[in-house]
Amino acid sequence: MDSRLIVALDLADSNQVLEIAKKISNEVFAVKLQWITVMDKGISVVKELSKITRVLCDFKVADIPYTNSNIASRVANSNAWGIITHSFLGRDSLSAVVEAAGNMKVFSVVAMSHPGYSEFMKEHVHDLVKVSTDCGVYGMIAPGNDYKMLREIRDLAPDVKIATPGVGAQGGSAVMAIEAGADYVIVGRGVYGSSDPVASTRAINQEIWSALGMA
Ligand code: NUP
Repeated sequence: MDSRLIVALDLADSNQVLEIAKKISNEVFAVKLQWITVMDKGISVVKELSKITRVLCDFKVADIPYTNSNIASRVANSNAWGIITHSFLGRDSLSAVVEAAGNMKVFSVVAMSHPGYSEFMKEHVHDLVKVSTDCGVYGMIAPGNDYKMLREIRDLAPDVKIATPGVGAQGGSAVMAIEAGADYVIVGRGVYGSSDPVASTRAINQEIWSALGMA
């Protein structure tokens, strides 16, 4: 059965990230990387990891089109499977990422899982979904701890893949996120912070498969 789990390996030590990735690569859909890991020894970690599993670079690109394009093409050249970008910078900045990405998948952030997202972003979610759809993104990032919003995004954008963080450590449930329309569940601390990342990964897979009626 195919995994719907994307594991966020939010660790500063790139060797540790590679080590855990090797252990869990057969159990996951992809591994998500952050700047913190790339800051260790550079973008080569994306190339190394891409030999083991799909790599989704969570770089939350948020700049002018020229800069966004430079970042996205560098990431694409490093064999990443996907990149996460912001969408609130507008169509030109988002399109620049989509164009530079080539075959790499682009996920745009349309809603977030932390409390501060309600301050400014939440009231614009529908617009962010529209901009993202218009720019032809492959997927969207939406919160797995706000099922109502997740459902709204699913309804507004039925054809995109939704990857959802905010489960486990941030209070959401993987099962409820899947039931609300998520395609992939993103888990960080619940895997790399556990004493047995392989067992934790398998347990989350089982939970998701049960929700899908596949277990
Ligand atoms: O809205 C978002 N919330 C979020 O937690 C968008 C994200 N990209 N993330 C990321 O998902 C966050 O940066 C971290 O890498 C992961 C969640 O990790 P954890 O809370 O499961 O440890």
